[in-house]
Amino acid sequence: MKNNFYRFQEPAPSEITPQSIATARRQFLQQLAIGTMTASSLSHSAWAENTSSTKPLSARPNMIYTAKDKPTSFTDATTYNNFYEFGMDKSDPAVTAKSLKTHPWTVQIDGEIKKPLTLDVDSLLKLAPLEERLYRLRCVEGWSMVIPWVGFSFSELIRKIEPTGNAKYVEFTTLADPKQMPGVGSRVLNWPYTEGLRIDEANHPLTMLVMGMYGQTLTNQNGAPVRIIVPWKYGFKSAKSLVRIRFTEKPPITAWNRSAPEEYGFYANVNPEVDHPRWSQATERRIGEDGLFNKKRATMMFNGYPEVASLYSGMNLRKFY
Ligand SMILES: Nc1nc2c(c(=O)[nH]1)N[C@H]1C(S)=C(S)[C@@H](COP(=O)(O)O)O[C@H]1N2
Ligand SMILES: [Mo]
Repeated sequence: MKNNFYRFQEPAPSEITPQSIATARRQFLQQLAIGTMTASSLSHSAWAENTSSTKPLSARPNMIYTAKDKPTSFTDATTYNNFYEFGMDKSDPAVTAKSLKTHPWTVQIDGEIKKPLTLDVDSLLKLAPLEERLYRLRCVEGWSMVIPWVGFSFSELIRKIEPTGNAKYVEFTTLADPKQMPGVGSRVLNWPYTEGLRIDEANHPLTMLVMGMYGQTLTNQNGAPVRIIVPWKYGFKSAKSLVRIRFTEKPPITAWNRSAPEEYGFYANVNPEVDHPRWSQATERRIGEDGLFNKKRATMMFNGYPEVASLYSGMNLRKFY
């Protein structure tokens, strides 16, 4: 299978992930094998009934925010995923996320805003005109993809909900439902998966609230029905399947920073000059293009989005990694 090919080129999970992840992964596989995970989430009927079917979503191409790179194939983008709630292998989410129920779905928006509210996805879709933008996405593990996302600048939402003067950060919380998500039983992260941005990062027009990809609604494994995409940061900042957006005065605690603070900082800007403690970040492999015998390509500062540099002027990016 295609995924085995990629796995072959990459470091084994035990080399790139903390020990806790390797252990959790073993547990996950054991549970699958002895059948304690089958009852609701992984029953055959749930697998068969593919609730992950997508709907067309038309959007105006935004040429300013369209990378010149060749888009990753839909198949690669939907079968090579990181979504630990659905398992630790790249090929797990495509299978185990099929039965995630994404309708009805609401997102709670609260914290430092004038009027806290709860929005369903249909209202989110109507908040601003939909755009299609081809963005590079660079995973901290050293691979990248180029995906045509559908959504709009997160700043459109910020503008509509009117944060108070105390809103300095935004916290993103994603769904953690053990009944639907087999990986939530593992101790790899402290669930739910949370992420955060400084308010000026969240307001940068590149930061995107995403409801679709490849002209369709998001597939479950890519974060249906709504996620955030921050293209100049490592992929883990782009949280999937959001259930809450909270505006805060203090920096939010993020799931990866909590689990391994010396490896995953709050900022997580793509930076070829700052190595991960256990591997270099200077190069990357483009999924579907850079094969086993190709040289990896050079990783670009801010993932090739230099327009965000002014957000960090005067900051030591080694210290604030
Ligand atoms: N809720 C949630 N969001 C998540 C993750 C996750 O495990 N759970 N993984 C992150 C990581 S590490 C990456 S690289 C991207 C991958 O997004 P993609 O599968 O759509 O390419 O999603 C991010 N968002
Ligand atoms: Mo990632």
